[in-house]
Amino acid sequence: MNTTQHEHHSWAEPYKIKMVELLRMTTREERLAAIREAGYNTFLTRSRDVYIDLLTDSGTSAMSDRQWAGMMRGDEAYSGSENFYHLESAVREYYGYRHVVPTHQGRGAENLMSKILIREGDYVPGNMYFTTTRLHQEMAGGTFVDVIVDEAHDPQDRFPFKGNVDLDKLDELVREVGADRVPYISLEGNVNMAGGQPFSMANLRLLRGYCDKHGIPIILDATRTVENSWFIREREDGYSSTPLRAILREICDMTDGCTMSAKKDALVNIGGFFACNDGDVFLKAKNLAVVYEGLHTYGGLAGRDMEAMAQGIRESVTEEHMAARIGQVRYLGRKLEAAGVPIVEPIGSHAIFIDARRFLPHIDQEQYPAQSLAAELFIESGIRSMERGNVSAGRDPVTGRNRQPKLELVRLTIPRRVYTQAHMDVVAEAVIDLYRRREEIRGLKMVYEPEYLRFFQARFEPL
Ligand code: P71
Repeated sequence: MNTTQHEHHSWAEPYKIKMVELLRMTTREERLAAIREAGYNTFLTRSRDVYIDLLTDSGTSAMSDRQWAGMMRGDEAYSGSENFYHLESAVREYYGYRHVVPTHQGRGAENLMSKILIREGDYVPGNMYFTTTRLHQEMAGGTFVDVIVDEAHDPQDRFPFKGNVDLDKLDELVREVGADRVPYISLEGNVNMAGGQPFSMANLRLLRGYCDKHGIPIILDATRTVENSWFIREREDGYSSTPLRAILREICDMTDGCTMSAKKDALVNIGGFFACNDGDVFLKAKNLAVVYEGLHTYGGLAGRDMEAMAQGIRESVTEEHMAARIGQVRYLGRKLEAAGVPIVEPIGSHAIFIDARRFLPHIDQEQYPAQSLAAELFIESGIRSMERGNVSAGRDPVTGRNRQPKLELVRLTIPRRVYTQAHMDVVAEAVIDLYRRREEIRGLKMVYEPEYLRFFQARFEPL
């Protein structure tokens, strides 16, 4: 599998640049004023004040000329848009599910899936929570139960499949509450909150066997499952010469349906889908879509958005695209590793996760070390990152206390096809400079806390 023209070792962008967006540089004073204005929360900063934007890889990709050309062929009909059928056939071909309902983004699909499958008092096991996924499960009356392997909670553990499900943990739950209280297992490809860590095909096969025995469906969060497929090829016996697209199909074929935020793997700025094989579930999804998204052939999207998604799916499974994607993230990660900056190991697919506990051991977790580090990096360099720690984890609904997760991380998330290797060098330099003066960094106190998904809008002040 050649990913550059003449050899296998280095990655190169499998495209050339046709249009550029100019970046704006700021002074330290401007950035300090901006972060104060934003309550020390990078989610509340304005993009015009950002130099290199590593807040997220969600909806921030650069589309190809073919995707843009597809946008011009948007069939903006209220029902039965031609672009819907293109999307449906791309999902069927690459993901393999029979039925597809477009949604405005991933959480739209999560809302439908949770409402259809979960009953009040159910338990939903999953390989680590994701913020929006868990919230929809809870709002549908379920309780999320983490059944990921222990290795996933240790940022220094180099286990190659930290996204695996721990079948003993799953079995413990099923024995305790009964299989009829477990509507499905929520399985995420390349687990975001664990640092972009994959599950193995062997683990999924065991999980399928277990679920068949107990009559429990598997619902895939397919958001970064092409990236998961890449790691299976790289690390798992028997897959070294299997094409990415075949690995993706093998994964999906072992599951019963999926929710998808197409803003990641599928290279679009907006969009997602719900997919399943069961005809009854599909009927319910189509019907609920009308309430929450729009007619089932557009799901809150324009026809042109669905066309861009269909083309994005096709591009996302190409070998050369994923080689450059993973190669770029690894390039940044290795630079930080070499300078001794503590990051989550192994390096994941979509981001480098700085371990704020080890970066700032002098800051107590109740003073939000990762939030503080993200703010400092912005002040230092204009690089925008995201807290994934105590603020993101929220409060325990029973005790009302901060959840204090083991992982207290700052995510440097790399948009697809947007930044160059030189940008990665600049990012590495800024983080390393900050690491050298880490003792000067202080904690924060939360001064405003919204009720839902607090990390988006919470405000802080320096201690
Ligand atoms: C990311 C996002 C976007 C995000 C969402 C919530 C808080 C902060 C940032 C979104 C995901 C995701 C997975 C695995 C479902 C969604 C929701 N990720 N599953 O990483 O990573 O999709 O945003 O399209 O609704 O920055 P949606």
